[in-house]
Amino acid sequence: MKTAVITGITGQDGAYLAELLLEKGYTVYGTYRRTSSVNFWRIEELGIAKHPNLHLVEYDLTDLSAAIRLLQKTGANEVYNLAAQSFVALSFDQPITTAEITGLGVLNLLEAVRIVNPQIRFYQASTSEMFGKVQAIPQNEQTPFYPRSPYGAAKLYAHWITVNYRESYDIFACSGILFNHESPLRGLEFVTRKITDAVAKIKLGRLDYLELGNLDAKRDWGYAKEYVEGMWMMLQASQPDTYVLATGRSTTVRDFVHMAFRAAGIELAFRGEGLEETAIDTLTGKTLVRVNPKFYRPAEVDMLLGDPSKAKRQLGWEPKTTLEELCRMMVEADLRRNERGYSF
Ligand code: NDP
Ligand code: GDR
Repeated sequence: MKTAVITGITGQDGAYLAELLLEKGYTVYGTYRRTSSVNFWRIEELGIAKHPNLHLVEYDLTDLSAAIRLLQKTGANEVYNLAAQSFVALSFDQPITTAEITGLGVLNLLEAVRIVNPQIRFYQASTSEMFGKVQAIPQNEQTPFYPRSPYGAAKLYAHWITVNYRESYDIFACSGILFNHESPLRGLEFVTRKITDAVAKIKLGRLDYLELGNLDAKRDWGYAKEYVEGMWMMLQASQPDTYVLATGRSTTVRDFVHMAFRAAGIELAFRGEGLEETAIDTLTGKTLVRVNPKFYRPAEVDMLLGDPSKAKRQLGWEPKTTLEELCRMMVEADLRRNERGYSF
């Protein structure tokens, strides 16, 4: 059976991909960073933390020698590079760390593949953030890039160096340009989960209101569990390539807020504009959403809308879960967690 390395197993996608590959009979080496308190809550919630075929290994993307030893030690056939400093807002405050991890870290792994075993199949977690200030609607594999954050710029370097290693050294290196994908395992700093967790807390009377930034931003949001399947499909194809994974539907943050409160039985009405905009509970008149400029970014990606037709045509990949279903799933999970008294 095959052996895979997944970098970033403590993250949302790492956890779902590990679950998928274990189901398929893989031996999985999942990497995590040593920190004072490592958090394995996602693989614990999925019930795979103690799976006999899952091995957890310490690894930091910024260390080339560690990358070489990782591939030597595991004898991996497939490497999924999901680790990154992945929070766009933080990348404005920590641009150099972001460049080192999210950009150069990928080169370390690709060099390790070239040195240890060029037969390894490599997946790079690229992103719709590379489209940034969009040059065409919808965005596909041919759309020119225009990143709008240090994160987007670092990921663009990582994307091109992946393509370069494919073309220069004949390495089976795929770049998946994935649009936003969410789930109950999404980190609390990202807007969808921040919203669904706040909805649960408000519903249970533990929070007065939710503060957000730009409500006009539009994103193409899909379900993470379906997107990790697309990653696996890319590495099973006959040729390495670049693919967009997206739903083809774009929704504003404001509409996602509506949807999430509705999933908890609360109907909102928005009033005012810009920093003065608020949303009230139509039943009680209580203000439940406010805008705080602290959550605005120095440069924003206003709208993303992906065209996944190449992935459908060549891989047979298709999104199935609607945003309403996904949103409900997230709100219900956060209600359950908050009722139990904790949420990560
Ligand atoms: P998460 O932020 O949930 O997970 C990121 C992972 O990277 C964590 O396990 C984190 O470890 C790890 N990591 C961070 N820095 C390092 C480092 N220096 N060395 C080793 N590991 C590190 O991201 P997602 O699961 O949501 O996303 C997976 C990948 O896909 C990321 O590369 C992201 O940029 C990209 N992507 C995500 C999209 C999305 O919508 N989710 C869309 C497009 C691309 P720790 O727990 O220690 O912080
Ligand atoms: P994004 O996701 O930047 O698209 O990156 P995020 O959920 O952080 O932001 C989406 C949009 O919502 C707006 N927004 C807020 N965002 C956050 N986090 N918090 C707020 O309070 C808030 N209010 C409004 C943002 O301005 C933005 O427009 C994600 C990450 O997973 C990346 O790693 C990945 O590459 C891309 O998706 C595709």
